[in-house]
Amino acid sequence: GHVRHWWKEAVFYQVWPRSFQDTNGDGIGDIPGVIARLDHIAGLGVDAIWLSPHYDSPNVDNGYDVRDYVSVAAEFGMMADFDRLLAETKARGMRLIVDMVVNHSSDEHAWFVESRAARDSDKRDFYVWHPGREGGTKPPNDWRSFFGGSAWSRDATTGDWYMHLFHEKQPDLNWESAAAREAIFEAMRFWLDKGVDGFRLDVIAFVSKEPGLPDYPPRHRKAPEYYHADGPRLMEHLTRMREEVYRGADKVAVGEAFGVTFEQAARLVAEGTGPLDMLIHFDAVRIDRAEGWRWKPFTLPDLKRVFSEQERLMGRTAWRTICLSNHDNPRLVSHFGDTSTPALRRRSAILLATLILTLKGTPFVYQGDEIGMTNYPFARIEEYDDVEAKGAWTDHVETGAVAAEEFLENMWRTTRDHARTPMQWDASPTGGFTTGTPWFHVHPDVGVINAATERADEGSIYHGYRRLIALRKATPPLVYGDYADLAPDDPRLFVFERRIGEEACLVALNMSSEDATLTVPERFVGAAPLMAEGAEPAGDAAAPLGGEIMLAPWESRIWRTT
Ligand code: ISL
Ligand code: CA
Repeated sequence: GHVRHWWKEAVFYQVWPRSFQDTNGDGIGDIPGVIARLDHIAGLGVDAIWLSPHYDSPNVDNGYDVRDYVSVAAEFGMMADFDRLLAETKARGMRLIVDMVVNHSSDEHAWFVESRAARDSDKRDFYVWHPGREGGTKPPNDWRSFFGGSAWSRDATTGDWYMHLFHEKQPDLNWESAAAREAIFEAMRFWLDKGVDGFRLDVIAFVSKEPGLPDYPPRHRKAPEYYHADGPRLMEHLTRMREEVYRGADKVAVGEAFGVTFEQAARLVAEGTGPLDMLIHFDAVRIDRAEGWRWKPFTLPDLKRVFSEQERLMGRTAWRTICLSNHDNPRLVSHFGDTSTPALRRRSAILLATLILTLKGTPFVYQGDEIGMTNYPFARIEEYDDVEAKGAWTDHVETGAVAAEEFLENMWRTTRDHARTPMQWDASPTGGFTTGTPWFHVHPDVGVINAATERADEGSIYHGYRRLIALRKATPPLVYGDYADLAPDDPRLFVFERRIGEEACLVALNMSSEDATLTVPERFVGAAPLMAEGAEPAGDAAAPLGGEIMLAPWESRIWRTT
């Protein structure tokens, strides 16, 4: 059995504020815009909002380069707007968690300005400085930035090098310094004291750096995130954060688990003893990543194996999340569904909603997926905004290593920018996102794909999410039930059961464009239908389950043992 917590029973909705809703005509989403659209979010029946960074930032990495942790970015509004967002969110019975980016800060943060000023600055050890090799002419080791180039930059003032696992304007904070940790914890307490319900913790597994800063072990070169996420003092740092910041309150700590294995995760979120409550893993969402920006094909059994491995390695009690899309990955229905026709886009989007809302763990819905938004038709590198895309272009195309068209083909399949086009609220040219010039491209399919059209049509993706969220809340096996894949090798069907004792649900998803026949396990014959989406008008949608069932392309069904 599971210890009950609100965050285990919650469905989360992620807001990336820059592209959510603009209210002052500057083409940039803002906090009053989030407030204006709370009824859209609450209308889904979600329980909590994860707000991506809303702090003062130079926006080198769209807010994940924080210049002041206890502020609101001027382009997003005032602190009073944040207070109003929190109050209005709670008034609708929802909770709010904010994004804590404490592996690194912006290089424009006052701490770094002071730290870089002199070797004996009292903030010098807030960051990771090193004299470098070969008389300071070479960086300390071969670590790479995830945004291209070396993970080290030499600072002119003192000639020392500083570490940045991401952009050079995102220097890594030094968690070995007690003073730095206390300053970070102080910033976190500021938001908890305001009443937020917890944090999403950005690349939190990276905060313990390998002492001596050695070169990468050869086995970690292709995916260094697994090296950075396994530092020697990670558990100690996170345990101290839990004790000194959360202070026993029922506030949720959701760690972004980039580079964290399921074995490590079992310790980090162990019921009652782990320093974190949940982790957002990328094994499923990055199933088709050869490395970084490069795409590779995957099969449905590959995807299903991720969930079975997670069950095997994290065991029955370590809690988890279901995240198949966010601001760093392509659009859900383009990535895992079928957008070849409007009917298949709708049906596959509802199937994917069924998947994320019936798998085991806390589901995260990313803004726009509830209306089936799709990948943007980027054609040239100049159309991209993302620092990650541009860094990869510099590293691979400008060095001549990869041809531009090969790069663009792969980048189109993997870019974070797909998830950052403005939210499509109505059929007008800017989707009702802004009355001004939008900061980024609005998708050309806005006339067909938008919240107004979705809300007006009972059979829409939006109402599919709403019905599925309600169904999940009314069906305990879908929240706390065990998970078992019933057809792991089936190339087209994703079929699994969720079970608490005698009470079980069978979920059957045809994740292909051909008919697929399922042989029903004896224990489910006669089970009552709970949900049938995309079912052909076969009368059997309402009948008790027989021994075999044929699912049409992208048809999703749930049954429940009576
Ligand atoms: O592709 C990635 C790394 O190469 C992304 O998945 C992402 O950088 C990684 O998951 C870490 O993400 C978080 O930290 C980054 C920020 O750019 C992302 O937006 C954030 O989600 C640095 O703060
Ligand atoms: Ca604005």
